[in-house]
Amino acid sequence: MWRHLILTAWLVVSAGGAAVAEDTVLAFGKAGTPAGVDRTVDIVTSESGFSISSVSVRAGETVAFRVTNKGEELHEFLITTVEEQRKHLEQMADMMGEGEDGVEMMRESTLQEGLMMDDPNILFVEPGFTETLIWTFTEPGDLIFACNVVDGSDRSIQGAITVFPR
Ligand SMILES: [Cu+2]
Repeated sequence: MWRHLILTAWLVVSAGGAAVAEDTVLAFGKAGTPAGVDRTVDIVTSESGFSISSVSVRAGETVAFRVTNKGEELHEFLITTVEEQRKHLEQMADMMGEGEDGVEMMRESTLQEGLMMDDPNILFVEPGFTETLIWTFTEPGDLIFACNVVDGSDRSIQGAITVFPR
Protein backbone atom coordinates (compact mmCIF):
# COMPACT_ATOMS: atom_id res chain seq x y z
CA MET A 1 0.00 0.00 0.00
CA TRP A 2 2.69 2.43 1.04
CA ARG A 3 4.76 1.57 -1.99
CA HIS A 4 1.75 2.00 -4.22
CA LEU A 5 1.05 5.45 -2.81
CA ILE A 6 4.61 6.50 -3.41
CA LEU A 7 4.46 5.17 -6.93
CA THR A 8 1.27 7.14 -7.38
CA ALA A 9 3.03 10.26 -6.16
CA TRP A 10 5.72 9.61 -8.67
CA LEU A 11 3.18 9.29 -11.45
CA VAL A 12 1.55 12.55 -10.48
CA VAL A 13 4.78 14.50 -10.46
CA SER A 14 6.52 12.67 -13.28
CA ALA A 15 4.74 14.64 -15.96
CA GLY A 16 4.43 17.84 -13.98
CA GLY A 17 0.76 17.06 -13.40
CA ALA A 18 -0.08 16.71 -17.07
CA ALA A 19 -0.16 13.57 -19.14
CA VAL A 20 2.51 13.28 -21.81
CA ALA A 21 1.30 11.80 -25.06
CA GLU A 22 3.12 8.92 -26.72
CA ASP A 23 4.28 11.10 -29.59
CA THR A 24 5.62 13.88 -27.39
CA VAL A 25 9.14 14.98 -28.27
CA LEU A 26 11.08 15.81 -25.12
CA ALA A 27 14.15 18.06 -25.09
CA PHE A 28 16.44 15.05 -24.95
CA GLY A 29 14.69 12.69 -27.33
CA LYS A 30 11.51 10.90 -28.26
CA ALA A 31 9.92 7.48 -28.33
CA GLY A 32 11.39 5.28 -31.05
CA THR A 33 9.75 2.58 -33.13
CA PRO A 34 10.70 -1.12 -33.29
CA ALA A 35 11.60 -0.77 -36.97
CA GLY A 36 14.06 2.03 -36.16
CA VAL A 37 16.06 0.26 -33.45
CA ASP A 38 19.84 0.50 -33.99
CA ARG A 39 20.87 -1.38 -30.87
CA THR A 40 19.42 -3.34 -27.96
CA VAL A 41 20.68 -2.89 -24.40
CA ASP A 42 19.70 -5.59 -21.89
CA ILE A 43 19.28 -4.46 -18.31
CA VAL A 44 18.29 -6.46 -15.25
CA THR A 45 16.59 -4.60 -12.43
CA SER A 46 15.82 -5.67 -8.87
CA GLU A 47 15.67 -4.29 -5.34
CA SER A 48 19.45 -4.03 -5.42
CA GLY A 49 19.51 -1.82 -8.50
CA PHE A 50 20.32 -2.08 -12.19
CA SER A 51 22.77 -4.58 -13.68
CA ILE A 52 24.63 -1.81 -15.51
CA SER A 53 25.68 1.63 -14.28
CA SER A 54 26.18 3.48 -17.56
CA VAL A 55 25.34 3.45 -21.25
CA SER A 56 26.96 5.38 -24.10
CA VAL A 57 24.94 6.27 -27.17
CA ARG A 58 25.15 8.64 -30.12
CA ALA A 59 22.74 11.42 -30.95
CA GLY A 60 20.36 10.11 -33.57
CA GLU A 61 20.65 6.56 -32.32
CA THR A 62 17.52 4.58 -31.43
CA VAL A 63 18.09 2.17 -28.57
CA ALA A 64 15.81 -0.58 -27.31
CA PHE A 65 16.24 -0.91 -23.54
CA ARG A 66 15.08 -4.41 -22.70
CA VAL A 67 14.50 -4.39 -18.95
CA THR A 68 13.99 -7.59 -16.99
CA ASN A 69 12.75 -7.38 -13.41
CA LYS A 70 14.33 -10.17 -11.37
CA GLY A 71 13.21 -8.59 -8.11
CA GLU A 72 10.08 -9.12 -6.06
CA GLU A 73 8.64 -5.61 -6.38
CA LEU A 74 7.53 -3.42 -9.25
CA HIS A 75 10.42 -1.44 -10.72
CA GLU A 76 10.68 1.52 -13.00
CA PHE A 77 12.99 2.37 -15.87
CA LEU A 78 12.94 6.08 -16.59
CA ILE A 79 15.08 8.12 -18.97
CA THR A 80 15.40 11.75 -17.95
CA THR A 81 17.77 14.63 -17.22
CA VAL A 82 19.65 15.13 -13.97
CA GLU A 83 17.71 18.36 -13.43
CA GLU A 84 14.27 16.79 -13.98
CA GLN A 85 15.15 13.90 -11.69
CA ARG A 86 16.20 16.31 -8.94
CA LYS A 87 12.90 18.19 -9.25
CA HIS A 88 10.85 14.99 -9.14
CA LEU A 89 12.57 13.78 -6.00
CA GLU A 90 12.00 17.16 -4.32
CA GLN A 91 8.31 17.12 -5.24
CA MET A 92 7.92 13.58 -3.98
CA ALA A 93 9.67 14.44 -0.73
CA ASP A 94 7.33 17.43 -0.34
CA MET A 95 4.24 15.29 -0.89
CA MET A 96 5.35 12.62 1.53
CA GLY A 97 6.25 15.36 4.02
CA GLU A 98 2.59 16.43 4.05
CA GLY A 99 1.69 13.15 5.76
CA GLU A 100 -1.93 11.96 5.50
CA ASP A 101 -3.00 15.18 3.81
CA GLY A 102 -0.27 14.81 1.24
CA VAL A 103 -1.22 11.22 0.56
CA GLU A 104 -4.87 12.21 0.08
CA MET A 105 -3.86 15.15 -2.09
CA MET A 106 -1.80 13.05 -4.42
CA ARG A 107 -4.46 10.35 -4.57
CA GLU A 108 -7.01 12.92 -5.71
CA SER A 109 -4.73 14.50 -8.26
CA THR A 110 -3.96 11.06 -9.63
CA LEU A 111 -7.65 10.37 -10.07
CA GLN A 112 -8.01 13.69 -11.85
CA GLU A 113 -5.09 13.22 -14.18
CA GLY A 114 -5.47 9.51 -14.73
CA LEU A 115 -2.57 7.12 -14.57
CA MET A 116 0.26 8.40 -16.69
CA MET A 117 1.58 5.08 -17.82
CA ASP A 118 1.75 6.45 -21.37
CA ASP A 119 4.77 8.64 -20.71
CA PRO A 120 7.11 7.54 -23.49
CA ASN A 121 10.24 7.84 -21.32
CA ILE A 122 8.93 5.70 -18.44
CA LEU A 123 8.62 1.94 -18.23
CA PHE A 124 7.15 -0.02 -15.34
CA VAL A 125 8.19 -3.66 -15.08
CA GLU A 126 6.36 -6.18 -12.92
CA PRO A 127 8.43 -8.84 -11.12
CA GLY A 128 9.40 -11.65 -13.47
CA PHE A 129 8.59 -9.68 -16.60
CA THR A 130 10.64 -8.08 -19.37
CA GLU A 131 9.50 -4.81 -20.92
CA THR A 132 11.14 -2.76 -23.66
CA LEU A 133 11.47 1.01 -23.90
CA ILE A 134 12.57 2.24 -27.32
CA TRP A 135 14.14 5.68 -27.22
CA THR A 136 15.64 7.91 -29.92
CA PHE A 137 18.33 10.19 -28.52
CA THR A 138 18.30 13.51 -30.31
CA GLU A 139 20.80 15.73 -28.48
CA PRO A 140 24.32 15.19 -27.17
CA GLY A 141 24.60 15.48 -23.39
CA ASP A 142 24.33 13.72 -20.08
CA LEU A 143 21.14 11.90 -19.14
CA ILE A 144 20.28 9.32 -16.53
CA PHE A 145 18.19 6.22 -16.27
CA ALA A 146 16.49 5.73 -12.94
CA CYS A 147 14.05 3.80 -10.81
CA ASN A 148 12.06 5.86 -8.32
CA VAL A 149 9.77 3.15 -7.04
CA VAL A 150 10.61 3.41 -3.39
CA ASP A 151 9.37 1.64 -0.32
CA GLY A 152 9.13 4.31 2.30
CA SER A 153 12.72 5.45 2.00
CA ASP A 154 13.99 8.15 -0.34
CA ARG A 155 15.91 5.56 -2.26
CA SER A 156 16.36 6.21 -5.94
CA ILE A 157 18.57 4.06 -8.10
CA GLN A 158 20.12 5.45 -11.22
CA GLY A 159 22.75 5.10 -13.93
CA ALA A 160 24.34 7.43 -16.47
CA ILE A 161 23.54 7.81 -20.16
CA THR A 162 26.16 9.69 -22.14
CA VAL A 163 24.93 10.92 -25.52
CA PHE A 164 27.84 11.66 -27.86
CA PRO A 165 27.49 13.92 -30.89
CA ARG A 166 26.56 12.02 -34.02
CU1 LIG B 1 13.57 -0.15 -8.76
